[in-house]
Amino acid sequence: MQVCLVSPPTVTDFEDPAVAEDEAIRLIEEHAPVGILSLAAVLEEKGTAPHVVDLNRLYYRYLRTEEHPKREADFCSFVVRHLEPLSFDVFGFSTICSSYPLTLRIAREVKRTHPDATILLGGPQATVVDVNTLKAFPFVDVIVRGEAEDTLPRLLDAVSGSCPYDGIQGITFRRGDSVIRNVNAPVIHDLDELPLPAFHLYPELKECHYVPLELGRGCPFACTFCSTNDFFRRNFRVKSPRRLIEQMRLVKERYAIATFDLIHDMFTVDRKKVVAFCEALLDSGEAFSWNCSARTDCVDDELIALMAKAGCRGIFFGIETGSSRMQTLINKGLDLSDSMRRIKTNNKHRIRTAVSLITGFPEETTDDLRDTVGFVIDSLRFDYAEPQLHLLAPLAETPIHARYRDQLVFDDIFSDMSYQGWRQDPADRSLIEAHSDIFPNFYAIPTPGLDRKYLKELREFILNGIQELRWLLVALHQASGDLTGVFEEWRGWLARRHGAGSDYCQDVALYYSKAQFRTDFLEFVRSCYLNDTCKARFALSALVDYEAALTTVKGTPASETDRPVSEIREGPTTMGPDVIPRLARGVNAVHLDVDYKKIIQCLRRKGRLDRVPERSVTLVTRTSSERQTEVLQLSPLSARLLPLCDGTRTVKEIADLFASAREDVEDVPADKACVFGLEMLRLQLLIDCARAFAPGDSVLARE
Ligand code: B12
Ligand code: SF4
Repeated sequence: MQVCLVSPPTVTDFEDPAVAEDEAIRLIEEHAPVGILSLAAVLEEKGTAPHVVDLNRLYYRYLRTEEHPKREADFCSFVVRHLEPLSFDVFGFSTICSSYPLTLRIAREVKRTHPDATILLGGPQATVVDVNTLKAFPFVDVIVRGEAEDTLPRLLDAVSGSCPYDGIQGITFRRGDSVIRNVNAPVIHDLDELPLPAFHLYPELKECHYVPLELGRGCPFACTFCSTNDFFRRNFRVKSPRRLIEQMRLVKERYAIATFDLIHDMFTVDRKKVVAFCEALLDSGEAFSWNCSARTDCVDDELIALMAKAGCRGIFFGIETGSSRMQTLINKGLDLSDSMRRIKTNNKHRIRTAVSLITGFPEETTDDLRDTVGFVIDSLRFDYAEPQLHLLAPLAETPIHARYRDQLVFDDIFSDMSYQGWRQDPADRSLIEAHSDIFPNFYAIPTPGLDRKYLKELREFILNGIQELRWLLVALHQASGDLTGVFEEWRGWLARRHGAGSDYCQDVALYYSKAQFRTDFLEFVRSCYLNDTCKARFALSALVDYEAALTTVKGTPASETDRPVSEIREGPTTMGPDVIPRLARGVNAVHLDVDYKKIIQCLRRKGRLDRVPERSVTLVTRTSSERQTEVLQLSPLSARLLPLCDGTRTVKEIADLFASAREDVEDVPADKACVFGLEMLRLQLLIDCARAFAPGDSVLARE
């Protein structure tokens, strides 16, 4: 039997093709399609070697295909053209809510081009909308519900005619005009029995930064918006430490990767199991790094310390809402002060922490929203916290969907929890409009207490603001007591500023993703906040000046900030008198009247911004190799020296200038202090050194 397994596409269709390409590469490198690779491994064990198609990888090829430089042709046709010459008895499509319409369109075309093939669907979305899907889409033959490692091989036997469909648990299938739903299959109790996913069928793995591996399945909690607890039947299971470490070792040996995304919706439910895993990792002597998911009430400081010691570098915390009232209503039940303490502990151990919040719950009020925004901003005080703010999408058959099924509205305000593209494909749209029960995640639950358009824009504002103006947002929140108030004022200012027809009014998401947002926002803060009534105005003003200087740096084309390497002649490695120091590539200096370091320290501890001392300081910014902007506050000596390193003076000339200005530093003679200071700047990679001009060099070259 020839089987083809197709992954669900999770790529985002960005407006800018270059961004879309970056995102596709990121997905390919970070998210090997573990679902179908797990099934492929099981089928291989049973003697059927399936063909694996990764639609994210195909999307990347689609972006790069010269035939579609502007991506006018549709991705669905591209996939179908790719699959057309391939001959299979079975096409099995994995599904996720965000791309379910596209998956179904592809499946329809595959059935048209391969009328004799059996079309199977599986994965989280098809599982929960099985009956409706089979009723609405006649080209789908069978849906496998839930975990499929046991079910799929049995189903393939049935497809080949060696047994009837009726006895196979966990499938929903069509017989004549009826749709038959067999009983659920039992969950797989011993996950140790499962083989390593068939990573050898995913050649990109060798380029991956990390490898996804399942730690286990099933979360016993029952949050109202969540679909995974039901999918794995709330049956909590974890692989044994022995098996996990064995699989991690196999990956390391075969692919030379020792960093893992350990998949489990709620790994830390059983503390003893987490401790056993961490201790086994420490005993193994392996230096693996890994990420996982946890609830803040299922970890404690001691456990986090142990996890960090055992290589944990990232934790996903689903906080969901910053309002205690909403915590109860959505059945999450976290103590929010406790949650913030866990974020702080993670920060202490340098564990990158995804702090995920959701807005747009039907019962949510402006007060609840304020609390959620407050939580997002408070978490920003920790460097290792990476807050996320999502707009609620009713995932099919979750308790919240079941309750509001009859009230869903199609308001074109899509949630990133369901749909992440910029433009919705018209063909997808007609499917969605025709089947609210199959695609409810594209619909909205009405929020009587909140305007969803406002929420969507607030999300863009906060997420782009965090990227662009992190500390300024924290400072504004602190100075005003409520960032949503600042947002409302800003929205009013923006509407007055940009009339109808402006970029802002045309496409809010696009506006916030562009540099114009940054420039406008700084102007807004200058005009509305830096007045006598604002107690924190010196600190805010310094932050605005700093961000404005950074805007200039960010807006400068790379060709201008990065001097060509060829221009820098092989420089000496120490500060001899004839060396000519100059600003290193990408380094920029910013002068402020308030101590920037102290502002940040004050914001971290929620101190009073009006007490930050006024003091003239120089900051330097530079772009690191990971394209992050680093900021350093210079010592007074470095601040005096840096402007002199303009590539026109030798060290000796700078020292002479220093000496003539009697610039002795703490009793150290000026010339010595100067050489020491320059050496420090060089070690900090803020300046580089060109060889002094030899007597034969042309004067023009020096100018
Ligand atoms: C890793 C992950 C991602 C990754 C990669 C996903 C991918 N497959 O490419 C990324 C980060 C990209 C991602 C994104 C999103 N995700 Co996600 N993600 C997960 C996560 C944590 C693990 C997936 C996984 O690998 N599981 C392990 C494998 C073994 O399980 P599996 O894929 O389900 O496969 C098994 C069965 O489903 C079945 N099966 C699967 N495919 C097939 C195919 C056939 C033919 C058959 C017969 C059987 C079958 O057999 C497999 C073995 O038992 C799951 C939660 C979870 N624990 O599963 C959420 C989950 C899949 N994600 C979810 C969501 C909502 C999203 C987003 C839409 C929203 C968001 N912001 O997170 C985005 C979508 C982005 C986009 N642009 O489309 C939901 C999906 C709900 C639904 N009804 O579809 C889940 C279930 C989590 C949740 N919150 O409820 N996600
Ligand atoms: S949101 Fe998290 S804790 Fe709640 S049910 Fe889902 S996986 Fe479990």
